[in-house]
This record gives sequence, C-alpha cells and structure tokens, in this order.
Amino acid sequence: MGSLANVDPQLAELIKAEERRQADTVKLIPSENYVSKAVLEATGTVLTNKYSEGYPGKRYYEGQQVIDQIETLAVERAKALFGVNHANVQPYSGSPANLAVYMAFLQPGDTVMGMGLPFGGHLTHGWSVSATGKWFTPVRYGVRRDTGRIDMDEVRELALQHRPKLIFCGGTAIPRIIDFEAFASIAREVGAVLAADIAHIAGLVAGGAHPSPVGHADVISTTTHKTLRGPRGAMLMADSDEHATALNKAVFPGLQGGPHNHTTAAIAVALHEAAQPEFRTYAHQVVANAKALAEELAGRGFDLVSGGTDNHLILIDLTSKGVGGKPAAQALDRAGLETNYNTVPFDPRKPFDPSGIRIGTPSVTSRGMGEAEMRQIGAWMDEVVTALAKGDAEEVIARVHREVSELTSQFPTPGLS
Ligand code: DSN
Repeated sequence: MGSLANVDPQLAELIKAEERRQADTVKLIPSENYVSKAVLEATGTVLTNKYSEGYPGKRYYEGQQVIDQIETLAVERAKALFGVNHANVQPYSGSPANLAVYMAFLQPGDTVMGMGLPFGGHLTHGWSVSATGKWFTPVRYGVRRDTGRIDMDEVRELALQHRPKLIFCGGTAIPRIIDFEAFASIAREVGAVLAADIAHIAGLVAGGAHPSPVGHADVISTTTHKTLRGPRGAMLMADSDEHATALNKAVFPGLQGGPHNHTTAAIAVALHEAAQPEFRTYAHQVVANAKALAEELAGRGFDLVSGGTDNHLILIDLTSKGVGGKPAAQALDRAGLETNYNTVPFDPRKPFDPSGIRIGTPSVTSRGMGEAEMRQIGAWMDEVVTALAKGDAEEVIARVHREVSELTSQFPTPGLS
C-alpha cells in the first residue's frame, strides 16, 4: 500500500477501513469469502496492463509469450479440478458467463427454463428484469410450498409443456442438494441443453462436499469468488467439443473483448489452492458449520426454508419472528453480523423489503471457525432479532457487537492479517 498511500491517501484510507470492517465482522453472506494473500497478490499485478483478445495460441495482439502460459495453466487446473474436458476462464463474472450460454445455444425469443428468482434462482436464469427474461421466452419453476424444495415433477411437466431449448439448474438461495441427474434426464427428454450454474457451490463440488454436475450437465457455469475462494471472475466448462466451441465463440468475440489477465492469474492460484487436501477439509467444514448454525437457529424457533441445509447456505423466513428481513439484516449488521435480506419462496412482501435473510458459512469457515462458534453466532442472531421484535434492540446490539469483536479478534482473516 506504500505507493497507493502516497499517491491517493484518501483511497488508501478507505481500503484500510474496508480491511478493518471485514476483519471485525462475522461475514455471513453466503456468496462472499476471504481470498488468500496469494490470490490477492496475483490480482494486483502487471498482468492488468496486457490485452489478449482471443485464446492461447490465437490472439489478436502480440506479446502473449507469458499470458498464454498463464491462461493455459488456469484452464488446465480447472479441467483437472472439476474433471471436465474443456474450460473457459475468460468470463468477467457470473452474469456474462450465463449470457454466453444463451449466445452459444439460443436465438433471441427462444425458450429458457430456470428457477424463478424469488424461489432461489438467478436474474440471468430468465427473470423478467434481466436481458435474459426480456430477449428470451422464460419459463420458471419453483419449490413446493410444503417442503421448500424443488419440485422435480413440476420441472418435468413444465419442460414437456414448453419444450425449452435451455434449462438452468442451480441458483442463489438453494439450501439443498441439486439433483443434477434428474435435471439431466428431463433435459434429455425434451432435447434441451442443461446448464448447471454452480456459482454458489463450486468450492463444495471441488472439495467433494456436494455432488458434481459433471457427466450430467452439458454446460457448467460458475463464478470463482464464492465457495471456490478465488478472485471475482467466472468460468464455463463442458465435456463435448461441440459445446466448448460454441461457448468459446460466445465469450469471445460474441460478448467480450480482452480477458482480464490479472483475474485469470488469480483464478489459476485459487484453483491450485482448491486442489490441495486442506481445501477438501475446508469444503466439508463449510457444510458442517452450516448444519450446526441451522440446527441452533431452528432450535431457537427460526423458520428455515426447507427446514435446514445440505450445503453452505441457510434461508430464514422471519415472518414468525415478527420482523422483516431488511430491518433484521440492518440490526444484525450493526451488531457485527453481516447478512443480506432476501425474498423467501411465496414471499408476500416486496424484494427490497422481503421476509427473509440469507446467511452462509464460507467466510467464517475460511477464518477457521467451527461448530462451537456457529452455535454462538446463532445465539447472537436470536438475541438481536428477538430484541428487535420487542422494539428495544439498542442495548443488545451494542453488547453483541462487543462480543462479536472479541470473537473476530481470535480468528485471523485470510489475506488480511
Ligand atoms: N449476487 C450473487 C449472490 O449473492 O448470490 C449472485 O449473483
């Protein structure tokens, strides 16, 4: 930070403040993580100076002697880690990666089927405000009201009725195992391309803590910065040459220009880290922690969508607690517990003032916290939410914040401390 502090002390101080905030907070947002110092270092390198439109061995700019090796390394590591034949590490992030899937296999107006956003899907799976919902014809599946789980019978019925060209499985608020095999069988039956969006669970898949879509999905899309613990970026993977060729053309020149080479390098580092035995331990601990936290919350009367979790994520419907998701998330944040408010299935409230909060354990597990800490976090959440419901939370928030600070001071933040 030396030169940054000299050149732009104002910005340097803001970055320091964010470092302190991240260190002092129990980060429970399930799509976030702490990357290692090595990943951070790779991100902040001279690779940002280089244009490399094209792919290794076939570029539109000279001077690719090193960049080609870096991108090839990232691709080979992705292929080895996930056990796929092809990987593209150039998508700028999850949404552009998913757009590339449309560009590769659909024409404007074609039908796409994905999980509705309020049920746990993603904007780019055909939600109305997204280009994917405006420029394509979306069909949406959800979860059963009684179980909070995806209704595979409904998925099949909708697929048979609408004959989508593309089916997305995966999403942003799904606390249960995704049945890739069942989705693949439906996609085959209707002749659709199956895209598994594993952005949330990529690290769990890599670490053997969630079944893999490989061998079931035609295309696998993922961000690299969630459970996979890499830089902000994305990857597309496929087994067949035909699918891979279509995806590559869609990413470049279809949608993007030059890849962000500093990100590619950091992805390569993250993939190397995820291939180590410690990462398997990490992935399984993420799930064990989420289960412990879910159990604590359920025991304290919290209404968990689907009753619990199989992965890193817990979706809480706060209706029975008498508070909305937004005020709860704001109060928890002031107590040092960072969550995000979220719609829950069949939510009668609006997305910007929904009934739920979404939490997860990737970040706290990266700090080395275990089940005992999860139970403590569950207790704090209960204290804050209960006090908020009674309309008298200030004292509790202040006390919990002090206790949270004590806890976070015992668990170093990877990349920062
Ligand atoms: N914004 C991501 C998440 O929080 O799940 C999805 O794109």
